[in-house]
Amino acid sequence: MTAINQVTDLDVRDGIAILTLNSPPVNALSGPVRDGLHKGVKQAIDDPAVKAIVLVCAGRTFIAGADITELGSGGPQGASLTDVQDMMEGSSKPIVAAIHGTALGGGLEVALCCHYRVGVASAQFGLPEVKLGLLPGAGGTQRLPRIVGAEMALEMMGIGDPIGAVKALEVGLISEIVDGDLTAGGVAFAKKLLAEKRPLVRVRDNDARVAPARGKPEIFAAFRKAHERKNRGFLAPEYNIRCVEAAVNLPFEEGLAVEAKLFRELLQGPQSAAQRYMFFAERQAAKIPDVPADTPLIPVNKAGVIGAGTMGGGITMNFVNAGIPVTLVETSQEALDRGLKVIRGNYENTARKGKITQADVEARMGLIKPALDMQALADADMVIEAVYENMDLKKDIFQKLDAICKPGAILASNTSALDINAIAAVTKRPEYVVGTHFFSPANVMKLVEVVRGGKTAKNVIATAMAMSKRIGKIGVLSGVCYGFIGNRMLFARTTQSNRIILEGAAPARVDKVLTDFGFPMGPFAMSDLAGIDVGWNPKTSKGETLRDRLCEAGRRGQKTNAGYYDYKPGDRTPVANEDVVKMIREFAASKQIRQRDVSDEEILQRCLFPMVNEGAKILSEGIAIRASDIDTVWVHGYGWPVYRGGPMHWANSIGLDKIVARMREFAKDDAAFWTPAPLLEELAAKGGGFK
Ligand code: 3H9
Repeated sequence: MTAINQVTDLDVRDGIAILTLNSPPVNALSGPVRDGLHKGVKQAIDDPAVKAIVLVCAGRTFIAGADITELGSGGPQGASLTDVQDMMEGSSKPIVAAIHGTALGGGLEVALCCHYRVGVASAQFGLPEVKLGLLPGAGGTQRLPRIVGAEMALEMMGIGDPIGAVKALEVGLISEIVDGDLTAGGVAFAKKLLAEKRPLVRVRDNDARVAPARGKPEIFAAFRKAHERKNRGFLAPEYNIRCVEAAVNLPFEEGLAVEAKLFRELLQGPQSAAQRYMFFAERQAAKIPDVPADTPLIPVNKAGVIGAGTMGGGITMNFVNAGIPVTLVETSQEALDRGLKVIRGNYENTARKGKITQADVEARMGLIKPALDMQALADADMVIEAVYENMDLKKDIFQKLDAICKPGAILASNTSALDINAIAAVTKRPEYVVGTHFFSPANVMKLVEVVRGGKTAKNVIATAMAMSKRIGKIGVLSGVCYGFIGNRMLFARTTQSNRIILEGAAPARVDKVLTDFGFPMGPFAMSDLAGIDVGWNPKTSKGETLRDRLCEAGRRGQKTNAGYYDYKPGDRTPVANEDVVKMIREFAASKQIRQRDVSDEEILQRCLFPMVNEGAKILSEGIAIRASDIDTVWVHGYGWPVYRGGPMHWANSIGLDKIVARMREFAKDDAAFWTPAPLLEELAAKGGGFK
């Protein structure tokens, strides 16, 4: 065995050179990895004793892509990826990539320059660059379609999800699935190639796979149309599509030139910068400074959920999807049946789309144990309370849970705003009480705010964070305050959006400004969805607020087919209603609020700057550990457009000094609301940004 460099070894056995990369955690194509590949492949090619080369990776995965930290950070050090790939593709000796884990992005692009690929059954293959606001920039856009064809390349590049080994074998991306030891399998395959005198296959030469799509622009038009809504505002999906078009219509080298130009444009643009920032922000969120990564976790093999409503049902599905049985408790058989029916309906829908089988539906439903008595939670390792927001009710439930649940069981509340410490205080185990705030729909939205009470134990925090990951979510730690990170910032936005409509901009106009910014829906469509009457009391309502008036008029949101908008039964599309605009105007007049033309720019600033300001307060109070956690909350809990990187990243990109200056102008009318937070002022004065 020869060490080529600190991350690369070369071992020649029986005429086969085994080149092993070992650069944890994911063998990303950093300078040393590229250097090691370059020198190692060259040495193997130059060695007359070597007849074939097998490229394999140590650790958990094959190369998972370019080193994202290096992208956009000036010129990369060491051998260029193109040099490495040219040498591999042009090698006179066959090169076999032996793949385990994930061959992603630049990793798959390196494998595509090998003459053959084999992989273990669990291996995954993908070009996920689109998720980073990029496209594959190392020839992948031109080579992948030349193996899998245009349509599948569009799926793999335009959506970015990987495929498994069975599919990869079926479409010719790999030649064999290896059982047992991968290196041995790769070597055996290389020997077979030599024995059978198989040709050196260069993917770039395979025109036959792209030719069928030539002269068929409808393939691309259909793909664009199918993903139009999801891709609204994003540049990268369209650029990926154009690269596949180039692969189909242009000679290889010209296609590469298109790829290089579009890749550069994306790499240098703000969208990819924001998406790469979010990639690391999401991973950073899991790291809590005073809770070490090796903190022992509490085993969670059985969960309990209290409340089978929208939130409780969604939370139950998350656990069940991860194979964790759930005891689901309700107060009446009707409520339980209704909740189970909704869960089953959701699974049946997923099955209809072909994403799971009917057997999966039954298996998942089988993991749910319905119960009408909280006593059924006695042996649960973790219980999540998901009843409506009422402190007395929650205290009552926690007191009962404390008596019923076994010692060491975690008691979690899905409250979206209430004081976790007050809830914990009614139990004899406040160290086992934690907030786990899911976002609606809980089976879809990726965020969980893990709320740390004053007494919550570190292993409980570590377990709640790890559990979030296990059920496919991103956990972000929040301290205790009203509304935690996300809703507290939302309240600041709501205060302003409610004022703006009284000053003369219609709800539909405010919503449009925010959807144009990239949110899936604006504040008023969101209110209608959530229900305008949440927290409204018909007995005490006296038409003193706009909400009172809307609710009194029966306009309570989507559920009554009327709120800020009208809705046709069974259709969630908001339709603007002139009577509502009139109602708002009359209400404003009754409060002597002057009507004026509020510009789109002002609407955006007045909705979003208060969020940045509240975020600054949340940071200085230590409610959020870091600005990137706030961004993660907003991107994954509220649909802040990922290509703008969350409110704090967005604020940095605008310039905090500009935000503070504008807030001071607004403060002339309302100093109490618009006075900048001290941290925001301080950073703005220094010319800095949130870190
Ligand atoms: C690309 O290839 C561009 C080319 O086309 C063009 C070149 C010219 N770089 O996610 P995890 C870190 S773009 C640097 O927690 P998992 C990650 O930050 C790239 N670091 O593990 C984390 O660090 P830490 C295309 C990376 O098992 C640690 O590894 N490729 C990279 O849940 C573990 O990560 C992609 O987009 C990277 N490429 O999932 C793939 N990847 O421990 C991106 C990971 O300090 N990666 N890290 O927090 C992934 O999707 C997942 O990380 C993976 C593992 C599935 C591989």
